[in-house]
Amino acid sequence: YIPKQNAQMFEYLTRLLARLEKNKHIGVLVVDGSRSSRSKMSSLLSRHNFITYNAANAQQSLELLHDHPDIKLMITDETLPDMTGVQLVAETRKLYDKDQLSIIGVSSNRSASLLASFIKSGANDYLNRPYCHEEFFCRIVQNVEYIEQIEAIRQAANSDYLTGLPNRRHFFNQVSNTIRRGLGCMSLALMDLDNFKNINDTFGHDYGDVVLKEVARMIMRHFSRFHVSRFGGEEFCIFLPNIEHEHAIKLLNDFREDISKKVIKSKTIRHSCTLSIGVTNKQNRTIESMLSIADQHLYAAKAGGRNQVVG
Ligand code: GH3
Ligand code: MG
Ligand code: MG
Ligand code: MG
Repeated sequence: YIPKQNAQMFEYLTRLLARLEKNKHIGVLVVDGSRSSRSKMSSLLSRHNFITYNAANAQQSLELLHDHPDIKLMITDETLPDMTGVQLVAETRKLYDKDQLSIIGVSSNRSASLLASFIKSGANDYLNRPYCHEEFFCRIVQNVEYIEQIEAIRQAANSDYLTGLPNRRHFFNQVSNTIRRGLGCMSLALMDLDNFKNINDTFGHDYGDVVLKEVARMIMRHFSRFHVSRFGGEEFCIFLPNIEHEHAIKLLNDFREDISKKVIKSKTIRHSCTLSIGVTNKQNRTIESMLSIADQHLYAAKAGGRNQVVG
């Protein structure tokens, strides 16, 4: 039996420990012309496990941001040797959106208009000097969590819930960008599990899910260099840029063979499955037209007896 207060304390400490663990991977950049202010803030941040970076001026801070993508939060003083803090915020926002980097402006003169200028130029928050440690950390953690939440939402929006693979929309965005950059030879493969409805009907939907997850895991392993996605139901799509068509077909055929030999186990069931693949390598085309040709080839693979690659 744990009294309520202890239970609350336990929950609080658990959350705090989890936070401290996460902080080990988060960079915080302190921009301040004064060495003593910089080191004071940095040591406070280190105490909470953050990776700290220091810049004595705006130029240095932009360089550090460029070189260290782990920086999720920048704290800038109001006056810097080479520009004002507000100017630095505006310059930084031209390069990094609010969903990539949080910014806190620090002011010593409690000027209401300065605080407003910080926010207007793109800061997420501000801090008045002198500050107590508790307020300092509340603001730091709140702004770091904001970035983390956006990242979590982005991750959820881009991936398929069952398998964790990129979903169709994310795949379209990535592949359209790659095609627009106009790389040489590229292949697009559409794969579909064979007689998957039978697997569901015979062994149950839960086992069907196990099969889908295992196939996805093997896709990630075989095609980690390429763009992959769960396209829907029991269909997967793979885009292979910068590769000779014969080589792409060989990779896909090796994968098809691996899947057909794989015994997929659940607690009570051991079974295997096969898949059919349609592939195209037409150049100078849109993703939509490549998909439509791959789909025709997939149809031919099914009609030809399944468990085969048609390209
Ligand atoms: P074919 O060889 O022609 O592709 O036959 P098929 O049975 O695989 O094709 P069909 O399109 O008739 O059936 C696909 C099945 O995939 C039907 C659907 O219930 C199942 N399915 C789609 N999404 C999921 C899922 O997330 N989990 C499970 N377990 N089944 C799914
Ligand atoms: Mg299908
Ligand atoms: Mg079908
Ligand atoms: Mg199928």
